[in-house]
Amino acid sequence: MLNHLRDEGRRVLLCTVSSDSHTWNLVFLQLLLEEHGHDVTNLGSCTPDDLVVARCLSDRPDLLVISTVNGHGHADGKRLITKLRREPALRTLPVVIGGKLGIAGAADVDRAGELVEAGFDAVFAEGADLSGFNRFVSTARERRSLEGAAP
Ligand code: B12
Repeated sequence: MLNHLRDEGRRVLLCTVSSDSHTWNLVFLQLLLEEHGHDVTNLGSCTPDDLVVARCLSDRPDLLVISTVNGHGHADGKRLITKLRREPALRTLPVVIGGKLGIAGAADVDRAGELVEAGFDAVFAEGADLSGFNRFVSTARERRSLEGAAP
């Protein structure tokens, strides 16, 4: 049973955006992902853009999860995904962002479209259903190999 869970596990790189010093959101997500059998590398708070790009290139995770709550996530996230997608090796890496994306509470859900347009595969704004996130994570590798195979 344990071996089966390990086989299903994804290698997840977890970070926030460069301006965000909150940490409990990262701890929460690390525990959630590990409870579901995933192998998590948590880069901690105020993660510099260049470090995230470098670790994605060196670690080749199955998925990058970005958590942000300080209200700058939509702007910092857009800048970060633009840098990630500029790297040919990271064009199909599944990347998801979630948390409090701005300072408008529930209305921040409206920012999801522009973030997807900028290159995110999925956006989980405040109040989003965590089971949807768990499903997304467990299918991340298949998504990448399917996208990678596309012409
Ligand atoms: C504790 C706290 C702090 C602590 C952080 C200590 C630490 N080590 O983390 C301190 C005092 C340092 C702090 C600082 C600041 N904070 Co503060 N902080 C909080 C507080 C009270 C709790 C945050 C927390 O730990 N929650 C517990 C974790 C587990 O939950 P969470 O963060 O909400 O994350 C959940 C969801 O968002 C979601 N989620 C998060 N990320 C992701 C990602 C994905 C993919 C998914 C699916 C889900 C998901 O899952 C989590 C569990 O449900 C909140 C208010 C609140 N009640 O939420 C304000 C809050 C986050 N802080 C806020 C602000 C503005 C700041 C400061 C800018 C204040 C200032 N002017 O200096 C600074 C930040 C500076 C910076 N550079 O980032 C605002 C953000 C405004 C907004 N987004 O609307 C909040 C909301 C307070 C408020 N109501 O105004 N803060």
